[in-house]
Amino acid sequence: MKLILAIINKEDAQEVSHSLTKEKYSVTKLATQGGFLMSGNVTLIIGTEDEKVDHAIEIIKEHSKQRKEIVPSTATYGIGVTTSFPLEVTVGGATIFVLDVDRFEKA
Ligand code: 2BA
Repeated sequence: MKLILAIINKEDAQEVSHSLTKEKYSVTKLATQGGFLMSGNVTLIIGTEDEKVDHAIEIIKEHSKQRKEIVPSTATYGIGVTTSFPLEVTVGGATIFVLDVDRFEKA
């Protein structure tokens, strides 16, 4: 058995988790926050059989879009001058980790 952790944009969360559930995957949604942008994203926890992992990843990829986000950034010039300028960052589609599960029980 494997555990999939998928970090996705919160705009895509509903569609991704709905599509996974429709295909009989069990999904838990966590509200999370990216350390770089400090904005909300969603982490999905999906426990599934080894042979179903690739299909789950296909579904996640299909419904996770790449987005451009603008973040404020600053530069200091060593002469006491600091300026602020917008920086464009590409976020997503999805960041996916697949972990081995040693033991799975429902009590
Ligand atoms: P954030 O940490 O808010 O990162 C948002 C986007 O900012 C990233 O998109 C990446 O394009 C950029 N970024 C992140 N850290 C950066 C840095 N130190 N310098 C320059 N640019 C940086 P994604 O790579 O698509 O990541 C989306 C979200 O997925 C991340 O949100 C974070 O919550 C998670 N994530 C990505 N890689 C991860 C990893 N290796 N471990 C844990 N979480 C990860």
